[in-house]
Amino acid sequence: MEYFAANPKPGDLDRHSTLARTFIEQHVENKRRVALVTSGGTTVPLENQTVRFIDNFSAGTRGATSAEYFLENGYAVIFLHRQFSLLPYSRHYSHSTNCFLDYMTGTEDGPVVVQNDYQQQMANVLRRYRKAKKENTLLLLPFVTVNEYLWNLRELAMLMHPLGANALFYLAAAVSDFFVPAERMVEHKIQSGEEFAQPNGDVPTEEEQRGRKPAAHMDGKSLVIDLDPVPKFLKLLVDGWAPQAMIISFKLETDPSLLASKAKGALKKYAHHLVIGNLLNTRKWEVVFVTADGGEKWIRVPANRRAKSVTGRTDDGRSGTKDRTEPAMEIESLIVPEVASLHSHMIEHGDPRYLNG
Ligand code: PAZ
Repeated sequence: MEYFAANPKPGDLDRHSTLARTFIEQHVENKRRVALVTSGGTTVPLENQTVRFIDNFSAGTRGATSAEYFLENGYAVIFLHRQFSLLPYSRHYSHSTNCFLDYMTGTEDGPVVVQNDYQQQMANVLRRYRKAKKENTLLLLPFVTVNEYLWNLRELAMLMHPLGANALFYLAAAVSDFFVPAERMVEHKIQSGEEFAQPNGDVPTEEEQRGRKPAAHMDGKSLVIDLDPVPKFLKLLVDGWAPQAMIISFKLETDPSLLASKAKGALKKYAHHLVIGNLLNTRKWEVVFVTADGGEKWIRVPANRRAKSVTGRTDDGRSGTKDRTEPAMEIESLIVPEVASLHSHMIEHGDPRYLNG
């Protein structure tokens, strides 16, 4: 595909590929199902030597939480995640207080131990984490940019071929729809002061000489950004990179009246197995499963299990601290078994897309 000829291969792709190959071989051998869970937001760098970039809100809660439930359901998980976003197991402690040391107690000279209040919960998380380590069922692979995400996704999909229908793609990452292609990326930090601003008019810049206008440039005092659409990778995944796997994508909207129709539209366009629709403001309590047969099924956390007040960071997991509400029941504990059961059905009875004519 043209995209991969025109945009550079990430420096750590070969290392990721080696790790993933060994991981997948092990699970092909023991016939375990493998879920590729994507998680967190992709960045869109504006400069090659990147100072400025465009980002999005995703903290990776959906992906990290789902990964744990996939492991509980017997899957091995390749966790393709935004670097420094939430991770399975550590998520319970990394973003919920100002510092993990808040969970500890002890004198200055030690010993330092986990506070009584957290002993039970931490022992439980530790047991599950150790099991995943012992059985080598969790592989963590980071990305930062949308370009890294796409290269990794393609590479992993191809490596997962030997798994056949035992492979599952659970695409929860918030992937940018727009990006700066390599050929339109400026090399250096965009200068905001007019004195050093790169010319955008009479004198052609290096990028303009190479053929296309730079995607980001100063126009007087304004920064003008002109992005290209990201290629429709889901189509490539479904038709070419992973034709035998079960593929589940997420659709995020903010307008409730659009959610179901957009989810149905995506399913029709890409012809994969399931779209899970969610709204920005209610995504922790309810999602809708949209299937190819036109089915629409809402999954909801019961009202009395929805909210408990905790003090911690804001929803993006990065910016400051404040009181917030969090679900007492994690909706992923309902989503993942449902997905696993659809996957079992496909493995046992064949791909529903190719049945009944
Ligand atoms: O990472 P998070 O838990 O804060 O958010 C999860 C989510 C809303 C990004 C995910 O559920 C989702 O909808 N991902 C796909 C987004 C999209 O491309 O439409």
